[in-house]
Amino acid sequence: MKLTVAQALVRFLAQQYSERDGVEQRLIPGCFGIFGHGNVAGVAQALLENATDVSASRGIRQGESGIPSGVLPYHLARNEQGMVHASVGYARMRNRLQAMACTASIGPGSTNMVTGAALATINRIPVLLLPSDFFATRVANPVLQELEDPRGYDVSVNDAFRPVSRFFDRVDRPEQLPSALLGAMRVLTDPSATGAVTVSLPQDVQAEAYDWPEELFARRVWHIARPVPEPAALARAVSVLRAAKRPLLVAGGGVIYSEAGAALRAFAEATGIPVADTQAGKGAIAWDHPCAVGGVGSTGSPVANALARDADVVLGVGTRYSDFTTASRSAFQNPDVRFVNLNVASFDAAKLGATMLVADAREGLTALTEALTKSPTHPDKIPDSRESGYRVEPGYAAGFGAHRDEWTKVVDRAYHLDHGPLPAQTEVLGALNELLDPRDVLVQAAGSMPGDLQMLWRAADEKAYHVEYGYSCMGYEIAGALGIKMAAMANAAAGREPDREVFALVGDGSYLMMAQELVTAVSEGIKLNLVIVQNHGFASIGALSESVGSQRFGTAYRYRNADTGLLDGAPLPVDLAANAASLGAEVIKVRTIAELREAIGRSRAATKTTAIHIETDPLAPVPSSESWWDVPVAEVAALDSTQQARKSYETHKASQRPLI
Ligand SMILES: Cc1ncc(C[n+]2csc(CCOP(=O)(O)OP(=O)(O)O)c2C)c(N)n1
Ligand SMILES: [Mg+2]
Repeated sequence: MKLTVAQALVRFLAQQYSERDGVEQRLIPGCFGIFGHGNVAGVAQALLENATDVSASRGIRQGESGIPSGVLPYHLARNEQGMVHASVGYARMRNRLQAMACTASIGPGSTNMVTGAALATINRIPVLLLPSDFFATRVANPVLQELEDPRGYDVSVNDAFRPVSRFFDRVDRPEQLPSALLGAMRVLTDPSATGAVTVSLPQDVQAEAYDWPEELFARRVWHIARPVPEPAALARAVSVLRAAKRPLLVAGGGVIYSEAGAALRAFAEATGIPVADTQAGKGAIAWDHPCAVGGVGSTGSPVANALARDADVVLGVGTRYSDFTTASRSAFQNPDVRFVNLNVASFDAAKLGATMLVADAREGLTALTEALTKSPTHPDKIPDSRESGYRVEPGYAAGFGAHRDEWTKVVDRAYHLDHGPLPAQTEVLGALNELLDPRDVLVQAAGSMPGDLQMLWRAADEKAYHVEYGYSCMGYEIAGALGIKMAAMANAAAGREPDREVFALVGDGSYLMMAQELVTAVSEGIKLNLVIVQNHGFASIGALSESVGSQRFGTAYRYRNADTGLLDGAPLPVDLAANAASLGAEVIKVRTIAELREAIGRSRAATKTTAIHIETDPLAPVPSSESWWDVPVAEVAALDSTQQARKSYETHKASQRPLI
């Protein structure tokens, strides 16, 4: 079959499916893109043929990105970084069963995707990136936007994707395309290896024709594995857990991606082991489940952090143990603490010198529950009574139960602080938490909100809490929400579950970093809800700056002051509500929490993308997580504020455990 490389690519992608638990779906449901001279004649031409050629869709179900347009629906994004964020939102919402493709032009169009690639890889979320590259033939070099490295003519800006991709290949000859594509699909669908997958496409090669074997375009199903634990590894994990007097389970994102919520609850209920969660794992267990103790680590709940401090065995499930989860390795203070890590990736299972249980989270938890509830002396027999199985002592559960009740009251107070004259951010979170449907998806990524959310948000559904805190990338919120909503619409269209409202909580700094995908949402008729939290700068880094003795330097959005020479002049006349309206959103400006509550209802009921704008006090109080995060303070300084901060830093630093 004679097709260009780009036409073959599109035709191939439209025929890839993934399967898990017997359910199949298109692996690549759609393609985001921005065209330039690097891809307009190649991938764009192929996508046009795909969009207009009705025969191409014969025998293939329409695209699954929520909006049918050819077999590989094309979505025009506004910023290449934004389209990768949207793809990550989509794939995370689909529990990594699907990944969007992203096509970008040569040079800046492509390198704009590097940040998104890092975000995808760090969060272990699949996305297929198709940056364009300079001519493989090099006949007219240097072409517009080519790097020209004097050390070697094969070096391209796209080599910047290598360290942030889990798979990278460059197709310099048409013959290389089939193996590049098979390699790309393999990594996208391998839960232990997935992340950004990059196939770099020189602009001339995209347009080059080749005679392809028909079998390249045959329907292909990629089976997403659920590896079961090796019996010997399971026995080792069980023997550590059986000896535990003060165990704690840490549930990470892997629990959700594996759809292991029910298995997690069954494990917790059978053993009584308390369950703490991470940013990516929040919602794996409902906040009001008797075993749920909230977030663990730097921005966690004091309940989970008290348990972590004394735990003798920590069972990490699907977690990568970021510094926020381990409170920079200060969270676990028991000198004899041991770790058991259930993870599909041996890379993560091996962390903290753990007893490794390499397996799918659902399969691993099910096997652990079964093994722990069996009699240790008659392991082949499941006892009638749990007594001969493993269960935490009643006093342990009663202890964290009481602490949890106290904490619930603290959160209630933070939700209803009645702070003035401007409301507190915790009240905004409270109003949202109380008024959103438990299935509505809340999206956040950077600033002071991820911490407040991890500590205070009450999540009752596995997909309702979507905080990107692997890369914590300002600008993720709106773009990510776009992909999340597309996935929610696709889920509803396929009858997988009812549609969900998506609420992106956007700080003013994050909004100014990247709000462009609002235009994409408007043009595609995809309804988003935004809550723009205006506090005139960086509440987060301002507070951090103060804590490290840097006096909030350069963290407020203000005019330069002629007297001080610093950016501490009058507030800026920035109107983000007007900005959002100019990009096509319906805008509701509110001043009080009462007005906010009313606006949330209106926004939910609206059919068009709606932005609520509220101003908050960046200095309002927030409850303490009773934890720490390691941000080094200057060892020598002229400023007294820095010297004081250094003393406090050294005290905390002493609590850091030299765990492996
Ligand atoms: C792309 C990017 N640049 C810089 C940072 C570092 N950073 C973290 S939070 C933050 C400020 C965020 O401001 P805003 O969105 O207004 O949230 P607030 O802190 O006010 O809640 C900065 C600059 C980041 N996380 N991402
Ligand atoms: Mg701000």
